[in-house]
Order: sequence, then structure tokens, then C-alpha cells
Amino acid sequence: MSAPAAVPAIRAIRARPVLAPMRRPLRTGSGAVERAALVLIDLEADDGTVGRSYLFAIGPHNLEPMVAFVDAMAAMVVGLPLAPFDVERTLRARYALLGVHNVVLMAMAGIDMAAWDALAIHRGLPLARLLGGTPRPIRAYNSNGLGLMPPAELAREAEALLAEGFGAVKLRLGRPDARADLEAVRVVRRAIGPDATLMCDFNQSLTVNDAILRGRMIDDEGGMAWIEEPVRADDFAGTARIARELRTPVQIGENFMGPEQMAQALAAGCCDYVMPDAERIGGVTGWMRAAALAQAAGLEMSSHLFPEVSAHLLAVTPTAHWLEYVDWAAPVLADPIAPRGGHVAAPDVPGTGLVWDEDAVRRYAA
Ligand code: SMN
Ligand code: MG
Repeated sequence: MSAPAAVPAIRAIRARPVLAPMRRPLRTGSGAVERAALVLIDLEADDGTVGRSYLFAIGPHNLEPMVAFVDAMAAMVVGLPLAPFDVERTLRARYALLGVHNVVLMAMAGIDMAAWDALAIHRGLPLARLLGGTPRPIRAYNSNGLGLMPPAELAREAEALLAEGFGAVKLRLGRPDARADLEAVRVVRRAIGPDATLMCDFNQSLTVNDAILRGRMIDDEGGMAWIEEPVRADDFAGTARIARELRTPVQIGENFMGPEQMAQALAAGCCDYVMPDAERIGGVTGWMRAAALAQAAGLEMSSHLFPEVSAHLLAVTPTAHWLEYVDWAAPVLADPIAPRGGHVAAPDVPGTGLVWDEDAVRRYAA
């Protein structure tokens, strides 16, 4: 038998902040997102292979601290073999006393995703194939708009989002007046017609009691695919109460901080669906463990943002449900993913398919 092929070592990791324009700025119940604040990560192996990932920083003020964490971690993993589980073990040990949550976890996830990309490129396989699966079309909803905006604009935007080739959209709710939210639901439903799928997202803006009252209004209205993040993301007991009271499925997960916290949420029986975010769940490594938890609990699992890497991950997720499509990184990508017929398929090229448009990266440098 011949010796197994060696993996190269990690030679360097570089993190660059950018502020890219968004076609449709988004106002949510917990603040607005007007430009895409991204940390672009390049991980270079000592055979010259470069893996890439990006982190979504929510706001420009978070870019510098996130870059600083990636830089600090880079110094700890340079020289290690290109083995994401080893990198995870090393970084979790180094950060145990500070706590592996939030920005620490996000920076780790950025390195993890870049490491998996590099490994997949090194092996000459798309990430989905490296993970044992096959890139395939994943049902997607167009999440690029429908923030808290006036009814007339909502109707126009809902039509425009479907016209981009989708059969599903997500509406943000959480206005101070519940009746104004209900009016928004009706306006969007009229605009998209009875057959389109409609989800809604409160972005953690309600109290538990309010969420039950508003959720009943949505129940009575009918036709809502899910109610997302009604209350504070880590109020698992409160979310469980809401899910018990409502007929419409309750969806949470974008703020699960790693598979450990997702396990706690599932133990609390707090939701009907889960939608981890590749950055907060711990990258590819964290996602694979989260997918096993969803499988064991028998819960449908969707993605949050990061459509480029999520298309690979959902292809190997036993309970794959919906991919959230946003084009927020597209301005800095040489080859943005192209949704087709309401689906997104991971490209059948080595790695995740993330390649920077370096001119755009220079233009949007933050
Ligand atoms: C969302 C997440 C991050 C930024 C803006 C909006 C929203 C979603 O919760 O799920 O798309
Ligand atoms: Mg959400």
C-alpha cells in the first residue's frame, strides 16, 4: 500500500475588512443593515493553495475587532497541518478561559471555513464532495429585502424579489404597532399571490407575551411558513412557550453560538425548525455537528446568510430545508453564485467557489 498523501501546513492567514454596497439596505426590528461589512479571509498553505472565507460583521464598527481576533488566531495556527479539526481543537483550547462565544467563535469559524476551502482545493474537490456528498440544487428564498418599510414599497419589492426567479421571500416584522405588522403581511401576500412561500422574521424584537399575541394574529391570517426569532435569541424557555402556543412553526438558530448552544436549545424544545449561521455555529466543522443534532431531533434545518458555503453544507445536511439567499457578498466576488429556478446549487469546482474580485476588494476596502 502506498503512503497516504500528506496535507500541507498552514503558512499564513490574512484578514481584510471591506464595506460593500447593498442593493437593498435592510431595516429589521433590531437595527438596520445599510452596507455589507465583511471580513475577507485568505488562508495560504505551504504548497501555495489558498482557501477563502468571509465573515459578516453586521456593522462597520465590528470590522476592526473581528480582524484583530482573526490575526491573533492566525499566529496560533500557522505551522499546523491543514486539518480543520486540529485547528479547532487548538483554538478552542487557547480560548477556553475567555470563552468560545460570539466574536471569538466567529473568528474561529472564519478560519475554519477558509481551512476547509483550502483542503477541498488541495484535494481538487468541491466542498460538498469532500464532505461525502454531491452539489445539488437547494430550495432557496430571496431574503434580499422586505425590511420594515411602508406598504406600497413592500408590495413593489416583494414583486421584484419574486421576479428574480424565486418562489419564496422573507418579510421582516417588529413594528411598534402589531396591526401595522399584520397590514405588512397582507400587502406582501397580495403582491406575491397565494402560491408563493412567505416566511417572517421578528429579529428578537418582542417580549414572550407579545410574541404569543402577535403569533396568534399570524396563525389566524394563515399561510405563514415560519415565525423567526420572535424574542431574545437565547431565551430558550420563552421561545419554547411561544412554540407551544402557536400553530405556525417557530424558527430560530442564526444566533446559536456553536453546536453546544444549539443542543441546549433543542433540549428546551424551543423551536420547530432550526437555521444555524455558518459563522456563529463554528464554520463547516460546527455546521456538520449541528446537522447531526438536527437529524437526531428530527428537525428541518435551513441556513442563515452565507449562501456560497451554505449551498455545499445543505447538500450534506440530512434534514436540509431552505437556503437563505442574499447577494450581500456578491460585489466582492469574481463569480457570485447564480440562483436558478428558485434554487441555489453549489458550483462543481474545487473548494467552495469563493474567489475575490480584487479590484472590487480595493475599491471597498474599509
Ligand atoms: C438578518 C440577519 C442579519 C442581518 C440582517 C437581517 C435576518 C435574517 O435575521 O435572518 O436574514
Ligand atoms: Mg433572521
